[in-house]
Amino acid sequence: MAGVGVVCVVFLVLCAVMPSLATDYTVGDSAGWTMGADYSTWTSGKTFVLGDTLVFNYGGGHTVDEVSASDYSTCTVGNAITSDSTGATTISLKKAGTHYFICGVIGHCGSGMKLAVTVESGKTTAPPTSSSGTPSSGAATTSPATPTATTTPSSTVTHSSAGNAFSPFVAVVITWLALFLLVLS
Ligand SMILES: [Cu+2]
Repeated sequence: MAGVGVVCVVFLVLCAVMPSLATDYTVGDSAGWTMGADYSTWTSGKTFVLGDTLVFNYGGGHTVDEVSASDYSTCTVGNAITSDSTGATTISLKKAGTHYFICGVIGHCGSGMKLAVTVESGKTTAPPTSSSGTPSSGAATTSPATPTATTTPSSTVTHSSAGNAFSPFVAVVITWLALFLLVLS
């Protein structure tokens, strides 16, 4: 009955993968991205992790600008890192740390259109990309071969490169392949 063991392993892997799936957050929920809202209330109690997505819904006359911490706190417009005014702005949270968003229309940030989202690195603490790579190049080449850590980095790669809808699809395919092989054997 080795097949039962295989099924158990497959489901354990699925259980490990599923919680890391990305979540789409609609900023302000039904109110959307608007003046008079309190986005610190909206973010409280929420945990944002790498790969999550912010969706800003708003009418004309607003923008979504990602800004520095100081521009956020002082509501300074004009130095946006990124800016979008399409009315449906999707921001993919790809870096850990705090991201700051304001409306670039003068006065709107002061009227509440400011959002700070702190992104936790979650379970994928292993690849903080550039910081660890440079000093010891010899250690850097051997570290990807570390046997125990293989599953976690691979799911991270799937996340960032292939997008949100890909990993659940792969998980389902793997499950059905495993079941199919069991039936054949
Ligand atoms: Cu605005």
